[in-house]
Amino acid sequence: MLIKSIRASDAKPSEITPKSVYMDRRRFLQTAAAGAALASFANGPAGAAKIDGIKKWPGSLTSEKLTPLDSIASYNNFYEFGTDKSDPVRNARFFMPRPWTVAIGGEVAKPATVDLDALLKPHTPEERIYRMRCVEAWSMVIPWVGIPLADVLKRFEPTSKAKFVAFETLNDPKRMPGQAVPSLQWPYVEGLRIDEAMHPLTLLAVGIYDEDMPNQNGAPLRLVVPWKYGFKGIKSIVKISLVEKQPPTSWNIAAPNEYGFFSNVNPKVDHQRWSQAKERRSGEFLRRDTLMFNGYGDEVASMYTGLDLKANY
Ligand SMILES: Nc1nc2c(c(=O)[nH]1)N[C@H]1C(S)=C(S)[C@@H](COP(=O)(O)O)O[C@H]1N2
Ligand SMILES: [Mo]
Repeated sequence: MLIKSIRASDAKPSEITPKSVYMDRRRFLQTAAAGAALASFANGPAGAAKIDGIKKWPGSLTSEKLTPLDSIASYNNFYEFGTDKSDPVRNARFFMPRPWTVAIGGEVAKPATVDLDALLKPHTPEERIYRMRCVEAWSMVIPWVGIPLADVLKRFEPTSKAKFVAFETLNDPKRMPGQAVPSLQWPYVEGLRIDEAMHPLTLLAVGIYDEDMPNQNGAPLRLVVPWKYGFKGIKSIVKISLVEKQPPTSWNIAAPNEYGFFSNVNPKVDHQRWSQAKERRSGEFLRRDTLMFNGYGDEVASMYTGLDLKANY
């Protein structure tokens, strides 16, 4: 996601997985080994812990080639750590995603603020391979490790007034240096309609491959909604509120005529400044056609029958 300036790097295929910002994994591991303290600080792909007991999700794609972790974790959008796609991997390196609590409230019978481990513990993490499409023309195939958002929300017992779910990212400029400047309104906020939030494809993700979420990808907890454009995937979540009215979303606040609430991947509805018909898969040169709902139409299209997807972009 970007607003007014389109950088040259956004267009060049050679920049899609910029080699210059790849982490030198081996060298970093050696550095970490030299100081145990550093190893515990580092939660990037180099220092990430393995996640235990992952269940493979039977619905995962098998035929599509997975995007390598280094690519997933070195070309990011995370304005809390800088506005350039090469910024987060550097600027989030020393972010500490523990201890971490998440406040769940609003229209629920049992609101609570819970430690991340308590939030996750009753659930078995699942590995799910999802195609991801950002609003800019790049796409990846990512094996997320996560928990269905619905399973988590149900424990807090949403009331009949819960029509939407609002999410909030940590707001702490001391830990997130990009928040020192108003590149967006802080904290970053996102929202889903309740049926979208409860859809079995919607994940609260805690890892990639079998490792803890890299900081730059939204440690320790982020949203993954595979039929929507990338910006719906709010990172480093500290608050989840069930609400009656459609909540504000960061990119809609920043540029309302470019980014709507729904943000469904739709090759027929162009972004104001570029076509959405094609995408470049990370690691490939030729662009491919973008699929309606990112290829998840069989599962999700029925939620939007009767909705004008051009007006509700
Ligand atoms: N808190 C927060 N979440 C965010 C963003 C952000 O700037 N801040 N950027 C969004 C955008 S525009 C995209 S495309 C995805 C990118 O996720 P990735 O870096 O894991 O590919 O994160 C989304 N979530
Ligand atoms: Mo984005």
